[in-house]
Amino acid sequence: MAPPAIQQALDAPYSLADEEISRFRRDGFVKLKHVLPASVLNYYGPTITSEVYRLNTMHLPIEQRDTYNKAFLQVGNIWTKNETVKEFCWGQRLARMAAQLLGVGGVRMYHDQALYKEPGGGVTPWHADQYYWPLSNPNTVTAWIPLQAVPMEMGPLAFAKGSHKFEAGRELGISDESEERIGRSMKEQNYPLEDSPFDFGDVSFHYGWTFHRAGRNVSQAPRAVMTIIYMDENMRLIEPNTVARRNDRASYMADVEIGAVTDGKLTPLIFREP
Ligand SMILES: O=C(O)CCC(=O)C(=O)O
Repeated sequence: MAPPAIQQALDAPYSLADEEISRFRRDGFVKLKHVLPASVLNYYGPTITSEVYRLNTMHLPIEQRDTYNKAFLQVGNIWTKNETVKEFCWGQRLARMAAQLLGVGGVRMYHDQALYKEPGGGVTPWHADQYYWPLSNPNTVTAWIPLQAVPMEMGPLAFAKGSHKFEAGRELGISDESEERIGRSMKEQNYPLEDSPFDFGDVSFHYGWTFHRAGRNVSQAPRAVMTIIYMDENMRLIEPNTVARRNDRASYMADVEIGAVTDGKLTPLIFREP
């Protein structure tokens, strides 16, 4: 267990302005300052990093990988494998913010995912996450939590402002094709690109249907990022209609019936407004 001061900082409410909530709902994302103090990131970051390298199964040199695997090392559901990471993922500050942004009474964990863009790592192609998720409504949100500052040369997460309401391209998974086609349509539709660095302690939140991407990591250090994906407590599982969605169901919701509320063993309620 973390020392009490760390736990307190992880759980304490963040004062989210009404304007920030409205901006999230209008733009499909919001980038916020000073969300997690250095004490919290410095306490949990090294454990997350050592778990990423312990659990990582991608050992090919970058030049031999496909576009998806060049983008980052991806390790998911670490909260089920490490108690310290579980404590971080169950932090009440971020979970409460997720519920407030979505405007729901409570949120479940969908999963966590560490995304480490290695030095020399490629672009993260344009995509929308909910393509991968067999979920009944759009009330999903990813907290993107850098474990160090992310200057432009490391490939910060970039968003197409307002694109969560745009449907063309939602059928594309992360690929060269999604980078080309969604990138082109974001320009044609005049969705402004928000692509800017993250300071240490900044966290962004984006809807599952917001189109986003990230540039290459041309720095000498890994871009260490943890993400936590939250969903509406009343979310239901829909019939998975793609291989990707069948895989997600098998990984996270194998014990949930199609059509039922997603209250499985791996998708617990982690925050409810009292
Ligand atoms: O970290 C990245 O490069 C991509 C992140 C992403 O796609 C996400 O968190 O939904």
